[in-house]
Amino acid sequence: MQEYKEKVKRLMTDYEALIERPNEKTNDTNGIVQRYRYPVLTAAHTPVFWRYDLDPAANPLLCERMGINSTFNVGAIELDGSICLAARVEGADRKSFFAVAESSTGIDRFRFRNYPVEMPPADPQETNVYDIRLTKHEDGWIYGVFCAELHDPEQPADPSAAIARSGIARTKDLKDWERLADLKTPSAQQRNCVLHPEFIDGKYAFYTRPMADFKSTGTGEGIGWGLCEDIEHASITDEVIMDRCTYHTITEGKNGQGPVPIKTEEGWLHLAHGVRDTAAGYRYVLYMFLTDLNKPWKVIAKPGGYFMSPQGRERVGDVSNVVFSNGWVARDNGDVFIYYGSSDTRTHVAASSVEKLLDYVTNTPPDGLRSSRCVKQRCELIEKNLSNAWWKSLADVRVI
Ligand code: M1P
Repeated sequence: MQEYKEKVKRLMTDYEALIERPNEKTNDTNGIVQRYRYPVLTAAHTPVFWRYDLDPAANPLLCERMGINSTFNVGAIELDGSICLAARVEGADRKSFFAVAESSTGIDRFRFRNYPVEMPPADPQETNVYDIRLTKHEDGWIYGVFCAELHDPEQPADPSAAIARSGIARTKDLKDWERLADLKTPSAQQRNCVLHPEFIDGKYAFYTRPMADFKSTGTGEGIGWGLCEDIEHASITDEVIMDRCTYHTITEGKNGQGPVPIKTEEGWLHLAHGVRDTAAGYRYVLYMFLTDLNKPWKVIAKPGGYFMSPQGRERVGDVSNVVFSNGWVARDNGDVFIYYGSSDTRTHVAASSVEKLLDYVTNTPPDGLRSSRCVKQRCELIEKNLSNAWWKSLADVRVI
């Protein structure tokens, strides 16, 4: 028994050391965001008592009974002064579920609540739920909009044929959830749907991402937008594409809204992911755009390219070369914490501010769409810097 106790003590001590480890800024920054060295959530951040049966009689060999594979793609919200992440936790059995982890700093010491969320299914066949977006709506509820996936009943012989729907639930505390009817749209499948936090013409408004089938979005689509009257039976009849997938840009393959946009004086600030297909598979990057305050579907500024791509160890995981974000928090002091999953495995934080992000979005040149125009944009920047080269003497910079 003493040996057993020692082993359990070791598990608990290691766990506490991981949770309490202070995070630190990395040295490299592009000025727009500040990355942190350690992921804020990994599989090892899930409590030991979620994974092990700690009853010596039932588990005398202290084997892990229910493994956790990954914790990524978190919804995020600030609640009573604490930053809450609703993580996509994936068990060793490949099923995802949501679990809330809280921290007062937003950059480290995230600790999971004792129990994961028991999200009521909308359909008995619903098999997997993931990628929740949390919206503090002006109607007083916190909504969770997430992907709810089931096997395609029309294709019983193909075990990988799936249907992706957009599930909707609401809560006041992230603990007890009322499940509402899944979102209906003209599209066969939906992922990456997000509820806008304010009414538009007295209606609920959604960002959508229509898809032709489970994996591909179909030519020419992208981030959609639509209104609905009744959130308890949400149905969008008019779905317009507000930001299209575009050839030879970061959104050529897929284009999906990330978290709920942040309201700023200059417009709604959006974070989204763009996907391109490569010989090595999909590559996911994060980008931003700004939409009109009164017409949130109208894009008014869009920098060319991405502001975050998978770096270093982020590039490797269950689905490599992916950064994905469905959660960020803007604090009252203007700080912004961007939570992003890397390679469908773990969760990181990058810090910024509304001021910096607005500067980035409004002062970065738009995508030139042609190599010739893009090189012109760059030459203009070079010429400006070389014609007023005050910076040369700072580090004895040699310019040919
Ligand atoms: O594997 C990468 C991502 O793939 C899906 O996102 P999308 O529908 O935009 O392709 C989701 O499964 C997401 O969770 C995942 O990170």
